[in-house]
Amino acid sequence: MTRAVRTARRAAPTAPANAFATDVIAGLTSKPKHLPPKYFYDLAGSALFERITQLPEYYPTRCELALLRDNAPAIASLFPPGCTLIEFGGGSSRKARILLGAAATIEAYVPVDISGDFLQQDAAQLRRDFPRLGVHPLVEDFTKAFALPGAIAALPRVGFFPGSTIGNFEPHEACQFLRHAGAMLGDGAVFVVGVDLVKDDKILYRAYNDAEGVTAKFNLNLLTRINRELGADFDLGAFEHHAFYNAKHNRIEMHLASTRRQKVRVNGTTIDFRAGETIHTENSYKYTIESFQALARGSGWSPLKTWSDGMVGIHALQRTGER
Ligand code: AVJ
Repeated sequence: MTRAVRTARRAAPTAPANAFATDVIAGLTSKPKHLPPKYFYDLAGSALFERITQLPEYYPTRCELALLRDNAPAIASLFPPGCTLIEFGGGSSRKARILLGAAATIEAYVPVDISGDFLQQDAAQLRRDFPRLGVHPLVEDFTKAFALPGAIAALPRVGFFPGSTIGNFEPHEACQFLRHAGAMLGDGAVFVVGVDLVKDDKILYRAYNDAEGVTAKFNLNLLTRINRELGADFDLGAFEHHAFYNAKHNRIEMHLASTRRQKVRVNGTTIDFRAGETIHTENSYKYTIESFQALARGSGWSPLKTWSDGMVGIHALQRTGER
């Protein structure tokens, strides 16, 4: 990539607005209706998600942070010397900082996120806190292919994908993602992936139906965003938050259910809703330690070590390569 192209990309605050419009219209005109969860995270959505991570019912963030802190030296001991840490969807570097503090051998950090808002601010603070670390934020959609900064081309790579965000993919998409990430991270790469575990239905249910209703706000904020950015006229009072565990597919599903028959205008298109019809806004797949290790093995990675507290798992994988 040329220097000019890199500079232009870095200056772009977010991914192209028309990708949002295209995806929203495609999702709302298909059957069943659905919207990609990656669009939850505008400024308001990111703030609501931050509140979710602090809810008593939402265990994943707390558990993963504790697991990272307790095992940071062991995790870091698997990293090749002089490596670059590449974080997928690292909206905030809170978790990466734990690894950066434990592994003096990390030379550079590349957070990749679709939203540039937090990324640049966070990078500035990181440069102050880790003055010898090369910090190269990339505003990219990590679900698609992207180019790495030229500055880190020669360094060995460690991928970091915490937060159980991999659960947003369908299992076959998670497999594709792991393959593509492997091709990008290269031979000998290590990949640290945080995965939410299959567990008691009631614990899962409560984590997505909190008493304060923050998760409901987070879900509904997607409609607010569509209203604002695409000039739509969703009536926020006529949709409600539904979240439940689908045991057959080992996933939490989130939907926005229309409380009545209604029409909504979105970017010049009329969308009809039946009473009770839903927009499927998120899947959050849960894995057992073994089922995730099997997925990794089938995607070009071999499990090196897994840490778990029974609630979430952190998997260190090594690239097997295509043979
Ligand atoms: C960021 C995708 C891991 O699935 O638990 C939290 C998002 N949605 N509450 C999750 C989310 C509703 C979260 N991930």
